[in-house]
Amino acid sequence: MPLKPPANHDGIHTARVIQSTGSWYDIQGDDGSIHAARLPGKFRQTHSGQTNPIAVGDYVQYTINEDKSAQITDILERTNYVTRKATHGRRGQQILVSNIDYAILVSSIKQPSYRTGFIDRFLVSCEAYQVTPILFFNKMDLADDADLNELAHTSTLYEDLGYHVLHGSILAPKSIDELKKSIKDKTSVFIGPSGVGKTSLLNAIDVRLDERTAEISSYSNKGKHTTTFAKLLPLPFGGFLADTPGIREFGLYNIEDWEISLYFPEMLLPRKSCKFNNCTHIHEPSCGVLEAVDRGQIAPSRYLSYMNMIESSSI
Ligand SMILES: Nc1nc2c(ncn2[C@@H]2O[C@H](COP(=O)(O)OP(=O)(O)O)[C@@H](O)[C@H]2O)c(=O)[nH]1
Ligand SMILES: [Mg+2]
Ligand SMILES: [Zn+2]
Repeated sequence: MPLKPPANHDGIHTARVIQSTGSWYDIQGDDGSIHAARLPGKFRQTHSGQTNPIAVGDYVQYTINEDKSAQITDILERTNYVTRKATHGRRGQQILVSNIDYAILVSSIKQPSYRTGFIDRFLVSCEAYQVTPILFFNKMDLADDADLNELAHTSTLYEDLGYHVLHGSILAPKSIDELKKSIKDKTSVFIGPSGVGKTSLLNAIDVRLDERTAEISSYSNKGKHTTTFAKLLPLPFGGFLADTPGIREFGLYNIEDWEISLYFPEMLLPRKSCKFNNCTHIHEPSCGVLEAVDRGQIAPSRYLSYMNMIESSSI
């Protein structure tokens, strides 16, 4: 659920953090105005191992100082956020971006071909972060009959699990209309391996990338942390796209083996009939998940992805 900003009162306004340089934040007010804001020292204490007190995507309250600069007075509760491991030898996690409506995994039919293992890791991360995923299959123009058959099978698998699946091609502009409609007035983030067409998609959606590139390169001269911060780019038809430099996939850390099946929707019911509370559904006797696999109620490709996650102890 998107956070509903509270009404303004007593000179306090609500805004969204759209960019951060570490000490200054660019915030965009309800009325569209953009301010450079500082964060009072009392917010610099962070909780639960997070290295940044305010993240791009946060809703904040602010007041305007006499010198017209803005001061953040409060941070509203986040509906969700994605993190990455802190960089530069710091401990803990860095919040990349918060209050996200959709994480969109861009895959391509060919050049490169998609792998369901990659898709499944992405979906599990989305479940864990409580971010709604969208699967977008690009380069449909390259698909032959065999590819189309396989994609139909893949799409049905994920749609049956309740996920939103879209297909398209940069070469057929109409084919990305549905994606555009889905992200209108929302905050989304594109994820995906290199070469699948993310940059081409952003261009087709007409996101102002040139400005972004210029700003990122000027930041990198100022300090080594700044290039790792995300930024919210306004969409021409309303909404934001989170640009998270260097992030091709989400990561999950400190996750216990027995937790992983909580993020496979089709395992939620079967796991209730496992004999052991901390069943990993790999080798245990009287395992509801293994029985569901045997009955064909869990797709072999999904169970294989699950086993790989358990084996590598990471998602
Ligand atoms: N045939 C075809 N090629 C595409 C499509 N989308 C992107 N490409 C090409 O795939 C290559 C990689 O695209 P790019 O946007 O740079 O991918 P990114 O690494 O995910 O940002 C480029 O040569 C694009 O022209 C598509 O729908 N069909
Ligand atoms: Mg690119
Ligand atoms: Zn089990």
